[in-house]
Amino acid sequence: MLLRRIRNTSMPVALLAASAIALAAGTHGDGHGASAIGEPGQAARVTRTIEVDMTDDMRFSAPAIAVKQGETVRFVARNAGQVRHEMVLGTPQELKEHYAMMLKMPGMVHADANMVSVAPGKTGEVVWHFTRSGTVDFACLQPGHYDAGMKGLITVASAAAPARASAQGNHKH
Ligand SMILES: [Cu+2]
Repeated sequence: MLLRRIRNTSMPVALLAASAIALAAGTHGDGHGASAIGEPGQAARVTRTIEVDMTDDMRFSAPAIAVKQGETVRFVARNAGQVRHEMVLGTPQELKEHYAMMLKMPGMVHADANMVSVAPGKTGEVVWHFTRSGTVDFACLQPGHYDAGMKGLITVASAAAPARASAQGNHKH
């Protein structure tokens, strides 16, 4: 569970407890840890692997990712830089709150199913099940990185109404 993975003072635990409650309030009874952004995926159900490089110019190599509702995606996050980077999935609000906490506690070790923190030259993984259509934000919450624009957006197409031609844009005459 979330709280057990936090190895730090009581303050971030308290903050995370608050967000855990917020997440719990958003579930609808059929999932474990489900939230507005989806839920932790099972490795055995991975349907697709998406590689994302993280670089010291504070960018993700794939800042715009398209998936389908119901997909379980393995994100392989490779740190191509010289400093620590991370890939954290969340709502914009969750990311902002978490980032504010990271600014206060720069050395904080944090880990959960929706994120991976990756040392320079290493690779980490997030396996995520996209249960709802809409958008899921992701970002690097290392101090300074989020502000510098190290963020991206996953668009989750509805399983009920497949998006067609939406990416092709203009077909007027
Ligand atoms: Cu970063």
